[in-house]
Amino acid sequence: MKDMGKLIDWKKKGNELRIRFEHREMIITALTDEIINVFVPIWSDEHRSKAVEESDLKRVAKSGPTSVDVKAVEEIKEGNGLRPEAGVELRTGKLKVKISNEGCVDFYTLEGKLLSGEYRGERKPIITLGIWEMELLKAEGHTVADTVLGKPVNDVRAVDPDEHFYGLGDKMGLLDKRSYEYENWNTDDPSAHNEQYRSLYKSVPFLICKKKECAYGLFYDNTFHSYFDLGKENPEYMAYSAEDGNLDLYFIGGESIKKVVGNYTLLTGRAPLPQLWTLGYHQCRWGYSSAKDIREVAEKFRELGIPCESVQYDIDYMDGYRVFTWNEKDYGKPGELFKELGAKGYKPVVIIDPGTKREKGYFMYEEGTEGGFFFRNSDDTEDYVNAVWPGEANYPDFGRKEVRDWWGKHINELCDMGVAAIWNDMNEPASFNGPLPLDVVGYDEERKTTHRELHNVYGHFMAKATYDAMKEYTGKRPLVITRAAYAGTQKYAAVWTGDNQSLWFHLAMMIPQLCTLGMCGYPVCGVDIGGFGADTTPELLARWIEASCFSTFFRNHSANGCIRQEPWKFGKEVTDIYRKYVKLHYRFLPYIYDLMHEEEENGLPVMRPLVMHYEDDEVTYNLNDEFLVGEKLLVAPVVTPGERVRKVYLPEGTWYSLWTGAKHRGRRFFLEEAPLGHMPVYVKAGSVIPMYEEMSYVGEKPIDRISLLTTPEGGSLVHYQDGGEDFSYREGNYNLYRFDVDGTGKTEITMLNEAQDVKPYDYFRVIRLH
Ligand code: MIG
Repeated sequence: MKDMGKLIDWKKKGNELRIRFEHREMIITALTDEIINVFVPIWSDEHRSKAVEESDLKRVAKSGPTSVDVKAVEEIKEGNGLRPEAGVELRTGKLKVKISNEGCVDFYTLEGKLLSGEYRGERKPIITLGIWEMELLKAEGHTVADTVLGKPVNDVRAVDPDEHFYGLGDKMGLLDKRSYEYENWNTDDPSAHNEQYRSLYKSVPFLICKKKECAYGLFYDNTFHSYFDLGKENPEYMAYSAEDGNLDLYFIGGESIKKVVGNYTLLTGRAPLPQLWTLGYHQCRWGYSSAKDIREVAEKFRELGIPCESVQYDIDYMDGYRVFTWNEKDYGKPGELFKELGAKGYKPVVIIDPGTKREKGYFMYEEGTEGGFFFRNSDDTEDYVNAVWPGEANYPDFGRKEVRDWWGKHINELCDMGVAAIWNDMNEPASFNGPLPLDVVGYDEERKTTHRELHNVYGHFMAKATYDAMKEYTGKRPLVITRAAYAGTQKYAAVWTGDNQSLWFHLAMMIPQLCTLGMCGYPVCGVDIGGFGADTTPELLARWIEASCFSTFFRNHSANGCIRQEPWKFGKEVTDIYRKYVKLHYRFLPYIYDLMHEEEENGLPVMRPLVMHYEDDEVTYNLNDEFLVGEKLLVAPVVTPGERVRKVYLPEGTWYSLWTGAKHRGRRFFLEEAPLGHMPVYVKAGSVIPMYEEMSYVGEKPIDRISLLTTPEGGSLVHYQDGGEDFSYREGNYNLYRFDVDGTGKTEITMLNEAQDVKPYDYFRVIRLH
C-alpha cells in the first residue's frame, strides 16, 4: 500500500504481525496457512466486518495455521522483475508474504513463485471521460486524477499478461472479468443490463485470479463504495479503491480455483443446506393480483402435469403495499388460500420489501416510529423519508439487533399464517425519490454511522433478520430469497439476479452470471426464467427452461404489463418442452441435493464453470455458453435464436450423451444436433448419478426408491438422504449410502451413516447409458 512511509519496527504475536510505518500501521494475520489478512486501519482500528462474523472466525480458527514464522530480510529479489527491497517476511505452512520497507505487500508460494505482487509504478488512468464530463469536473474544482485516483483506500497489483479474473458477485460481463471495470454500490436499475454495466444489486468484492498453474483470491472487505479496474486502465495491473473504510484484504491461497472458493467460503460462511422442496420449480408474476389468479395458475400446473412447488405472492397481496398486511378484498381471508392450495402441495412464498408506509395508525409505522427503528435524516432530527410502492416510506435500520428482532417478530406472524418462505426485494435499498443521501443516519449496532457505510449491507442485514427469525421460530431451514447482498449473505439467503429481460442476450448472460455467483459462495441462485421485463417469445421461453433445468433457484417470473409467461400461453409444443425440462429437474433433484450437502463441506457450487475443474485447459478460461453441474454433468444449452445445431466443447476424458448414450472423446469441439426441445447434456465416464422418480411436487408421495444413472464403466456414488426440512441432520439424522456399481450394473451398497428417523429407500435400480 502506498503512502505508508518507511518501516519503523515490527512485532510478532501468535499469528499476527504488527508493523509500524511512519504514517500508518499494518497488521498481517495468518488465519490459516492459506488465508492471510492484511489490515491497514485507515478509518477504524477494528475490522467491523459484516461478511466475517465472530462465529465465522471461530470456525476458521479450527483450521488455524500450522506455523507462522517472521523474519527480517535484507533483499527481496524473487519475483517477476521486482526490485530488490528489504523488509519483513511472514511464512505460514503454505505461503510467504513479504512486506517491503516502503509498505508494499507481495504474496508468494513457499517455493518462491510470485502469486500477487503490489504494482510499484504509478497508476496511469486512461481518460475515458467525454469533453462535457471533463468540463463538469473542472467546474466543480476537480481534476481527473482526483476522481480516479483520489480515493483513501487503494491497492494496485501487478498482473500477468495471461492472467484471468473471475468473481465479483452478480456483475455483468463475461465469465473472465479481465479488462472490465466495476463498482460496488448496490443498484436497482430496471433498464436492460448490458455487458458494460458497472454495478448491479449485489456487492461481493471477492476476486479470483488465475495465473499459469496457480490461482488465488483477493477479498477486499469494505462496505463503502468501491471500485475494481481489472486491467482496463492498464493491462499491467489491476486496481482496487474505496471511498472510505480500511484496507482490509484477505489474500486467499489454495493453488486451484476450487480450493480458493473453498477457503473463501470457509471464511465468509457457506450456504446452509436448503429444504428439499425449495429446490423445486416455482412460478411467479408481478400481476397475479387476486386469489383467483393464483388459484388458476396453481391448478393449471397440476392439470398439465408440470411439477410446481409455489405460485409466489408479489406485492399485490399486501393491503396498499403496506408490509406485513394482507389485501383481503382480492385475496380473501389471510391464510385461507394458503390452506386451500396447501392441500394440493403448494407452499406459500411471499414478498417483503423494506420500505414501510408512513401513515398514522398503521401498526408498522407506529411501532417503528415509537421504537426509533427507522433511518434518520442527516441531522438526526427526524426519520428519513423517501418513497417506494406504498408512497412515502421509512427505512428500517436493520444494522441494529433490536430492529432485526422487531422485524423478525412480524416475520414470525407470517409463519403463523402459514408462510413457508420469504422473498426480499427492493433492499439495495431502492427509492423512487432519488437515491438516499449518503449522510442519512443509521447504526451499526450501537455505533452511529451513515448510509455511506451501510448502503451495501442493507440487504444483508434484512436477510439476516429474516433468516434468524424463521430459523429460531420454525426450526426449519429457512428459504430467504434476496435481491441485494454483500459478501457473506449466503449464510442467510438464496439470490436471484433481479430484473433481467426477455432478451436472448440475457438468456446467454445467465450462464456466466450464475457461475460467477456460485464461485462467490452463492450456490442457491437463479434468474427469472423467460425474462422479467419485455415480452418473451415461444422459442425464447423454450430455450430458457432448457438452460435453467439445473438451476437451484428455479423460477419463472415476469413483470406486470408484459406478456403472460406461463408455458401454456405459448401452445402445446412449448408446454411439452417445458414439462419435459421441469420433470427432468425433479429427476435430478437428489443429485442437486447431494451437491448442496457437499457444499456445506467444500464450499463448491452446484453450477460450475468448466474452468473450475479443467484449470489447465485454456479453452475453458472464458467459456461462456456451457457449464458443469457438480463434475459429473456437462450442460451445453442453446442460447441463440434459430440455432438447431450447437457447437459443443467437451474437456478431457470421455463423455456420454444423456439422451442417446453416444460416446464422445473430450478435449475437442464438435457439432451436436439441438432442435428446439433438445438441450445437449453429457455424463462424465465413470459417474453414478442419483435420480428420483417423477413427482408433481416434493411431498406428493414418500420417496421410497432411487435410480442410479451410470455410464458403461460403472463407478461409485456417495449419496445423502434426509427428512428434507429441519436441522436434525446436523445431529446425524441422515442416511449416507455408498453405491458401487460395476461395468455390468451389479451394485454393492454400503451404509456409511444411518438416520434415527429417515426411512431408507425400499428399492433402487440402475439405469445404464450405453
Ligand atoms: O419496482 O415487486 O425485482 O421481481 O416483481 C419493482 C415487484 C419491484 C422488483 C423485483 C421484481 C418484482 C417487482 N419489484
